Amino acid sequence: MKLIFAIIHDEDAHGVMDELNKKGFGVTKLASTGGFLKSGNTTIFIGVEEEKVDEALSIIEKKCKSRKQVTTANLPPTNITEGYIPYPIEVTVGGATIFVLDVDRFEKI
Ligand code: 2BA
Repeated sequence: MKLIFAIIHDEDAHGVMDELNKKGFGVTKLASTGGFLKSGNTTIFIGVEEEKVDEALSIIEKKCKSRKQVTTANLPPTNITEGYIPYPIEVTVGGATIFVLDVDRFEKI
């Protein structure tokens, strides 16, 4: 058995969970925060038999879009400016960041 962790955009969460449930996958959703943008995203985890991993990943790929987001970075002070100077940078977020882990043991009691 495998455990899929997928970090996705909040706006894609409902669509991807609906589709996974429709195809018989069990899904749990966690509210998470990206370390770089410091803004909310969604982490879903799915326990799945090894032969179904590719099907789950293709659903995630189909339902999760990549997006451009703008954040602010800081230029360090120079000898003609005081303090850090903020400037905008654009990053591409997602579709999804995915980890697939081995599961040693799975039980429902
Ligand atoms: P964030 O950490 O908020 O990152 C959002 C986007 O900012 C990233 O999109 C990437 O395009 C950019 N970014 C991240 N770190 C950067 C850096 N040090 N310098 C320049 N740009 C940077 P994605 O790569 O699609 O990642 C989306 C979210 O997935 C991340 O949100 C984070 O929550 C998670 N993630 C990505 N890689 C991860 C990893 N190796 N381990 C754990 N979580 C990860």
